[in-house]
Amino acid sequence: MAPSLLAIAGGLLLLVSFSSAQTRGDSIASCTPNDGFGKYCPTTCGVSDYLFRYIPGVNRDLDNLLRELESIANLTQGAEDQVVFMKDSTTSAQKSSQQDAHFKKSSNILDDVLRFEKTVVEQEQQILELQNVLSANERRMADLKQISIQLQQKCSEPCKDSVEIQPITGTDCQDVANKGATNSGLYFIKPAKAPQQFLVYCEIDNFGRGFTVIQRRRDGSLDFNKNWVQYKEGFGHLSPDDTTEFWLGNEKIHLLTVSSNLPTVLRIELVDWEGNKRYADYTMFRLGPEADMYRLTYGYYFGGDAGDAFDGFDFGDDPSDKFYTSHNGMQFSTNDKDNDKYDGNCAKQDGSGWWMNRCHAAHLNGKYYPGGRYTEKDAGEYGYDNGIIWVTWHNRWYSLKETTMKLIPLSRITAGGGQEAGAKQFGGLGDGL
Ligand SMILES: [Ca+2]
Repeated sequence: MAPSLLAIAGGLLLLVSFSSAQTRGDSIASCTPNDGFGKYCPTTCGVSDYLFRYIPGVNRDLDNLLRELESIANLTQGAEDQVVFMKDSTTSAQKSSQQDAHFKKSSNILDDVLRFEKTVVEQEQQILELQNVLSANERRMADLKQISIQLQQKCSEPCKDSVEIQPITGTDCQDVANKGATNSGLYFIKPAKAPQQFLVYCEIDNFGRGFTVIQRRRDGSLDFNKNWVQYKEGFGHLSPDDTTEFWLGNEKIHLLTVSSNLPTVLRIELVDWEGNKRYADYTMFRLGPEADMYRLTYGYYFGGDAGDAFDGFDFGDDPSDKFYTSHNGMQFSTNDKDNDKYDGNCAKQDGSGWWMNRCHAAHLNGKYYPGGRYTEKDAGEYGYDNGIIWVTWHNRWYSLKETTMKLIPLSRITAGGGQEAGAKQFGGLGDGL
C-alpha cells in the first residue's frame, strides 16, 4: 500500500513541477495566425488553457490519494483493534492460569503485541508524512489556481480590449480608404480569393491612398531568421500605431496580389542611419502560390530614388554578378527550404527568408545591425551581405535602419513621383484617380 501511495505522491509532484515549467514556455503551434495583435496573448492563453485542462486531472489524483489514505487509516484501525483484543486476551490468559505453558504463551502474545504496536506507530508516522505531502500539494494547487486566474484575466484584457481595430473592412487597404477610412491603423481585410479575413496594418495618407503594409523593420526588435512555415503564416506583431516589426506572411501576400486583375505596386521605403529616406516602386507585383514556392514576379521597376536593386548589381568582380543577384522570378527560400540558385543555402547563410538567387542585391529581411555597423564577427565567413541591404542606394554592403514593404493599386501611384513629391502630385489630381 505505502509504495503505491508514495508513487502517486511522487507522480503528483512531477506533474506539478512540469506544469510550472510550462508557464515559462512558448508555444508557436497554438498561435492563431490571424491573432497578430496583443504581444502576450497567444502564449498566456495557451498556458491558461493548459492549466485549466490540467486541474481536473490533479484533482482526480488528489481524490485517489485521499481514498488511499482512508483505506490505510482503516487498516490501522483494524490493527489497533487487534492489539486491544490481544491485550485483553493476554490479561484474561494471565488471570485464568499461572502455569508455565500459559506464561510462555502469554509472553509470545506480548511479543506479538509489541510488534503490532511498533507497526502501528510506523504506519501512523507514514500517514503523517503522506498527510504532509497531501497538504503541500493542496497548497501548490491553490497557488496554481491563483496563477491560472491571474493569467486568464491578463489574457482577456489585451486580447479584446487594448488593441484598437478599425470597424471598416474591405478587400485591401485601398478599398478600406475608398470606403472612407482616413486613419492609419489595424483593419480586417478579405481579398477576393482569401478563404477568411485577416488583420493588416493600413497606412492611409492625406490623399486617400491606402497602403497595405506587408513588411516592417524599424528597430531590430524582431528576429527575421525564421523557417518556411513562419514566413508562410507571418510573424511579429501588428500594432495600431506602427511601432512593431512584422512579416505579414507569404500566403496573405500571395492572396493580396492575385485577387485583383488590376496591377499592384510594391512600394519599398528605406531609411538609412543618417535619416535619409529613399523608395523604389515595382508594378505588376505578384507572389505565386506556395506550390510555386511563393515566386516573386513583377512587370518592371516603376520608379524611385533608391535604385533598382531587384534587378541585381554589378559588383565589379564578375560579369555574372548582376544576373546572379537579380530577384525577379526567384522563388522564396528559408533556412529550411532552399529554392535558390546557389550550391549552398543563401537563406540559411544570411539568416533570413527571401527571394534568393545566388544570393542577392536586395535583402530586406536580413540581420539587423544597430547603427549599421558590422564587425568582423558579424560578417562571418561569407562577408558583409547578411544585413538589411538595398545595394543600389549606397553601392556597397550597407545595412539599413528601417524598411517598409507595402502594396497599393497601380492606379493610385503616379510615375516618377517620390513619397512626398508623388503625394503632392497625386493630391493635386484629387481623389478621382
Ligand atoms: Ca541552394
